[in-house]
Amino acid sequence: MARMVYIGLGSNLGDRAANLRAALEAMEAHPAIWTVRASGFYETPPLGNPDHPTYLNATAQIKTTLSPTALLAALHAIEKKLGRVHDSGKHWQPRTIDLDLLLYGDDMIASPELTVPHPEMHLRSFVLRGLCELDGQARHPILHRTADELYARLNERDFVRDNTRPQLISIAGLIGVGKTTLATRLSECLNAILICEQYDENPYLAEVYHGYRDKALDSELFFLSSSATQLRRDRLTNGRYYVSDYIFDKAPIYASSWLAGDDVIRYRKQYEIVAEAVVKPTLAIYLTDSVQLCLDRIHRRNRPYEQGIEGAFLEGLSEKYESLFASWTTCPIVRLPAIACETTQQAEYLANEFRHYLAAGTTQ
Ligand code: A4P
Ligand code: MG
Repeated sequence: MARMVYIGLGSNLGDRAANLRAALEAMEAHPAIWTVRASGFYETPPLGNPDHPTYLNATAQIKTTLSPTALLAALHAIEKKLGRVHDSGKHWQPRTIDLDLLLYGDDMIASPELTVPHPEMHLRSFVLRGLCELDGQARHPILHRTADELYARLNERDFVRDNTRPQLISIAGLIGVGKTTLATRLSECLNAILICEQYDENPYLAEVYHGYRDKALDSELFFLSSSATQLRRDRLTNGRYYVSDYIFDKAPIYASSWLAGDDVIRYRKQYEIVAEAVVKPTLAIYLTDSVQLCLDRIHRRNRPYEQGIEGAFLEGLSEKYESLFASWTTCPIVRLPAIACETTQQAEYLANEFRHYLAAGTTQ
C-alpha cells in the first residue's frame, strides 16, 4: 500500500535550485516513488554554523510503497548521485543536497539508523514552512499537533536542542491564569526543579497595590533582583530540567505599568545589567484565559492586596504580553489556553509533548 511521506530538501553548495530540482526529478524517476507535490524553494540562514553559506530549502510530499528503511536508502543513493560528499568526521558540513525523512504516514520509528518523525523537525522553520505550504493540517504523530501549530511556535526561527545549558521551561501569563499550578504539575511530571516567583516576600507589593506609587520602583527592583538571583546562570546546572512559574522577560512589562518618568530609566539600567547573567528559557509557555476568568480566580484565592486589581489593568498587561511574544525569538513559544491544562492528566500529556523540545536531561 502506498504511504504519504514528507521529505525535507536542503542545499547550500553549487547551483542550489538546480540541486533541489534534480533531487525532485530523481525521486520522481524512482519506480516506487511518486512525487505528489513540492513546496516553493526558500532561502534560509544556516542553522548551526553562521559562517556557512545560506541554504535553499524545500519540502516534498511523496507517495511510496517503499518501507522506511528502503526509502532512506533510496534517498541516500540520490544524495550520492548528486555529488553529496559525506565527511564522516564532521557534522553539518555544507552540502550539495541533503534529504531528510520528515514524516512517514503516522509511523513512529526509533532505530539506530532512522528516527521518524525527524527528531528536530518541530524546531525548524526551514522544514515546517514548506510542510505548511503543502499541508498545514499534517499531524506530528508524537506531538499530536499540526504543522501549522508547530510552525507558529517558532516565529520564523530555527532552534537546536542543547544539553550544554540548563533546560528551563518558563510559564508566562496574566495574574490569576494558573501559572503556578501548571508549573508545579509540570515539574512533578518532568522531575524538574520548580522555581516560583517570590511575590509573598516582596515587602512593597501590598503598598503598591493600595495606591502608594512611590513604592513602585522599590517593588519592581525587588522582583527584578529576586528573579535574577533565582535564574542566575551559575546557580543552574547544565542539562538539568527546571520549570519557572514566570518568565524573566515580563519584568519590563510590569515595570512599564507601574513606573513613570526617571524611574523607568533607572529600572531599565538595572534590568539590562542583571538580564545578562540570567538563563534563557529553552521553551516558553504562554498561558491564556479571558480577563474575567482570571479575575474570578484572583477573587477565589483571596490574597488581600490583589482584590483591587481591575479588568482594565489585566487587559493592558495582556496587550503587552501579546506584543512581547509577537516578536519573541529566544526559544519556541507555546500558546496554551488555561482550559487545556486544568487536570493532572492534561499536565502529564503536556509534559510528554514538551520533553521533545528539551535536550535529554541529566539524572542527578
Ligand atoms: N537519520 C536518522 N533519522 C533520519 C531521518 N528521519 N532522515 C540518520 C534522514 N536521515 C536520518 O544524516 C546522518 C544520518 O542520520 C543518516 O545516515 C541517517 O541514518 P546525514 O544526512 O547523512 O547527515 P547530516 O545531514 O549532516 O546530519 P543530520 O543530522 O541529518 O543534519 P540535518 O538535520 O540534515 O541538518 N540550516 C538550514 N537553513 N537548512 C538546512 O537544511 N541543514 C542542516 C543539517 C544544518 N543547518 C541547516 C540545514
Ligand atoms: Mg540529513
